[in-house]
Amino acid sequence: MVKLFNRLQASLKKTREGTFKKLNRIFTAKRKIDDDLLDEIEEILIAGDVGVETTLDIIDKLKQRVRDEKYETSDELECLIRDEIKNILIVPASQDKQGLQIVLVVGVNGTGKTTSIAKLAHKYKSEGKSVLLAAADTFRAAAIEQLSVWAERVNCEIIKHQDGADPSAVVFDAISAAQARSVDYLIIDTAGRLHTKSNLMAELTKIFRVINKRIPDAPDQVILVLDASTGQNAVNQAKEFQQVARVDSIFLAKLDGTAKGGVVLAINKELQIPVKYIGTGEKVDDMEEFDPGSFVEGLFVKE
Ligand SMILES: Nc1nc2c(ncn2[C@@H]2O[C@H](COP(=O)(O)OP(=O)(O)O)[C@@H](O)[C@H]2O)c(=O)[nH]1
Ligand SMILES: [Mg+2]
Repeated sequence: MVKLFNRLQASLKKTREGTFKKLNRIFTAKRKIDDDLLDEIEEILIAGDVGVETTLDIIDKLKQRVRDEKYETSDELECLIRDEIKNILIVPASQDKQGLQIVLVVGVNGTGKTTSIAKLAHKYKSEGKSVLLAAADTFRAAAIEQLSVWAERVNCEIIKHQDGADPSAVVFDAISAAQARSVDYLIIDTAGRLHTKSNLMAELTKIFRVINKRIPDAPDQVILVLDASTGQNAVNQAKEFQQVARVDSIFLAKLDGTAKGGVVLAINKELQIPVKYIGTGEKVDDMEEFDPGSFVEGLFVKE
């Protein structure tokens, strides 16, 4: 039978063939469940970027259920592990707000922020919504140029200033334009220089203040873009951003090129932030909304 994968499951190919293949082998071997076997599973999960804290939690729950529900052989563990993973994954909330939605996109440079913004713009447009982009990463001229190119390709408008301009001024103008033109989505690109954390903090705080002043409760969504291929480092980046700004959801870029898909679990468990979108390639439609059931299936499906 030919198995049909959706984009999310296809992008988990490397993860599935790395770490999770070893787990599948354990399940099919019908081994006796003992401490050695559980230690082995623990090692596999940690090596698979699931993160120490999250792995230990999964193993504890497994031990408890094996004891209470009297499981004996390793094939019985597959559905237990699937259950525990599903329990960790937070279901992203859906957005049904009417009127202008302001989406602020943050993340370290190079993670895939601008590309992910183009993907979101493309998605909203294909749903029949109007989109305006704000080039508030004014630190590098190339960043403004790159967003302009995407705006043209996706066929949406963009508000930009000269490079080096005050990002908050761009945001201010963009909100005015979004209101005047009654657009559905304003997506704001920001700079992400984490090595100068105090600057980043000051800049983001100022952007929040400018948005709040114009529209209380906005931004409607703060999306943090993380690069899946950086594994545990992505989790650490998210922790840094959480100290600076409100983060509502994660756009996990570059899931296609990495075996580190286990990081999704660490992000959910350690940060308590849902992964809402995943990036599955460099093109504008290479994205998918994250679905926990589909994700778990993608980790364990036997090809
Ligand atoms: N394979 C793959 N590459 C991606 C994805 N998202 C972004 N990229 C690439 O990552 C690089 C950096 O992206 P960019 O959007 O400029 O990152 P930014 O600095 O955070 O704005 C570019 O070469 C993108 O094509 C993805 O989901 N998959
Ligand atoms: Mg960028």
